[in-house]
Amino acid sequence: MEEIVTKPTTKPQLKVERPRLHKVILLNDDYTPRDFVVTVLKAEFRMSESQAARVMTTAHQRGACVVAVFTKDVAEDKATNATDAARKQGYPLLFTTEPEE
Ligand code: TYC
Repeated sequence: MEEIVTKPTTKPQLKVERPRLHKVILLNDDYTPRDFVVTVLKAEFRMSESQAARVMTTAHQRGACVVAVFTKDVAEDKATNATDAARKQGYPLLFTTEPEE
């Protein structure tokens, strides 16, 4: 008797997960001048004057503001560079990162 071999009609697909994006978060403090925060946002995150002013004002009023989302490495680099720029001027300004849900 002949054996009937049926091939699967679809190939098993490897599930590739999209890498999670990470938020860069600007934290408020009482010492860094507003203008300096705006300057750093423009330089490091390529924001316009009005975008940067809006993000700075939100952090100032609410304590923190999401600046942008990037892959993990880029988010961490940008947060470190922006924080270092403030340290060089003696300001306590802080940028942190956290994964998006
Ligand atoms: N709170 C600061 C001030 O009154 C300005 C400031 C805004 C600092 C946003 C940090 O993330 C910040 N000079």
